[in-house]
Amino acid sequence: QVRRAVCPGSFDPITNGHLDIIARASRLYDEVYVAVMINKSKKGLFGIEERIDLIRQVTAEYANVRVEAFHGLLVDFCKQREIPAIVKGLRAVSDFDYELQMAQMNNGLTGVETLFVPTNPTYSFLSSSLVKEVAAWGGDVSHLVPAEVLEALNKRLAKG
Ligand code: COD
Repeated sequence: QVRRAVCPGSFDPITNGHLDIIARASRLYDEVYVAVMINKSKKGLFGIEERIDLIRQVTAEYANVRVEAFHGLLVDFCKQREIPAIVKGLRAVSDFDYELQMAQMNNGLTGVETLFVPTNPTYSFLSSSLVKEVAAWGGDVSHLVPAEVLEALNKRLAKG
């Protein structure tokens, strides 16, 4: 039996915090899906294809990680691929309320389990939105995102 898990998110763009969770999940499971969940009401800085492309580049070293986009419920993504576990990073107590709600809702819907991995403290303050805000104002985010993402951010923000 192949042990599968999914790391879901918006990944707009992927940060070192996300990458740390994905790398750790890839050591625990046979196959790890990174699911870029499409939210039509949230216009991102990067398009879905760009996000996928960046995630593929920065996870290339993990042979058991695959990246896909999905429009719909996370539980349906899991059901279609026979994935019994969702792996999420927990940054702080502030994440906990919402993450617990989603975990309980998802478990109630299909029985899928959610496993929480404590964030590497180096990245506990890190989010895609803060990275975008700091980068937009010219702040240095080179220690917070992979080099490929930094380059993509600089290109995108230079265009305005
Ligand atoms: N360190 C460690 N982990 C981190 C960090 C960090 N610095 N930052 C983020 N993470 C982890 C967290 O586990 C987070 O949940 C995940 O990465 C993704 O982060 P984001 O910011 O890219 O994504 P979110 O929070 O927008 O993702 C929310 C989902 C897309 C997972 C959620 O909305 C969802 O499942 N949507 C699909 C529709 C659905 O099923 N809805 C019903 C839910 S009950």
